[in-house]
Amino acid sequence: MTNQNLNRYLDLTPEVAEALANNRPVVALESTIISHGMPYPQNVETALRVEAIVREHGAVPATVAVIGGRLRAGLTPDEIDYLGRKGREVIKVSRRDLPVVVARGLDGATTVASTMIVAALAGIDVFATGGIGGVHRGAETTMDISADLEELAMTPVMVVCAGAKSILDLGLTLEYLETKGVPVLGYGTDELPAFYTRQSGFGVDYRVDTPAELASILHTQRELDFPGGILVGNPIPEQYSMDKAVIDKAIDQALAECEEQGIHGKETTPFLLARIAEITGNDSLDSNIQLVFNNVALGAEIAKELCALRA
Ligand code: PSU
Ligand code: MN
Repeated sequence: MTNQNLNRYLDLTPEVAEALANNRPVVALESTIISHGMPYPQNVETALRVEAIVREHGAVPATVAVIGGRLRAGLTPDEIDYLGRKGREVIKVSRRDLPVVVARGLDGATTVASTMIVAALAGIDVFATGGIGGVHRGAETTMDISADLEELAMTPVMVVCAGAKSILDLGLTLEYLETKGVPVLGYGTDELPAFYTRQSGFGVDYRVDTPAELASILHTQRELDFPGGILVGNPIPEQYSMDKAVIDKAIDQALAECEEQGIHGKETTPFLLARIAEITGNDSLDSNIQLVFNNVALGAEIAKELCALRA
């Protein structure tokens, strides 16, 4: 990447550095999902298993975080355990938080937005996670729109997710991405997946059926030197998908409590995620874990195809 200054703040593990230097596939992974997206100890178990799945698929995992003020692509199992144990005490770091957390030498869990930033700096093109942030319901008055969307508009990384939870306004999220010129691709589907369920009722821009074609679209976007990323919606495997009525009810309850308690700003999303998990119990957590596994496997396949195109 071109920003040499920011590079001075970045540490890659030797394994990640070696893979990138030799056109071997690397998949970036985020850490807000560890510290703020799931309870301990399932968060740590999931993060470690996710790394193993990426390896089983022939790619190198690069979990991103800020540790002691250093931007990191690639963590040790101990560091993952630490981020998971500390949970919501770890600062949730999006784009606007990065300069402060780095300057102060603090630890931070990176969101989709800041993981994209670090991935792009490191030269990692593919990033897989669970769900992205988006336009919140009621954003026409709260203006609560995740910085993840702006990042997709400006940072050249392909983000593989299971769509977004319907805590968000999925229709407005798609409108925003369209305005910003972000391609939204459905992997084997015509619809944006809704995280816990395979369908949202909202169409994607294009359905793409193979990792090779996803890689070819990413490769083309990079060769055209367009700013911005690409969003891939990968539906949760059928056997883990949830009953829409059950999950919608839990989301409505969580949204009502959020408003009652006056939760706002960066706390909104973690609050909603935690409440939905509490209301629906282990069912939704299990679905959440399985869809992440499914996404990182796809991410690894795309990364491999991309390396083949560049060979
Ligand atoms: N949605 C999920 N799980 C998550 C997140 C969102 O289903 O873990 C996290 C991601 O790190 C995402 C962030 O980037 O929340 C978005 O936060 P905000 O809405 O405050 O931008
Ligand atoms: Mn927000």
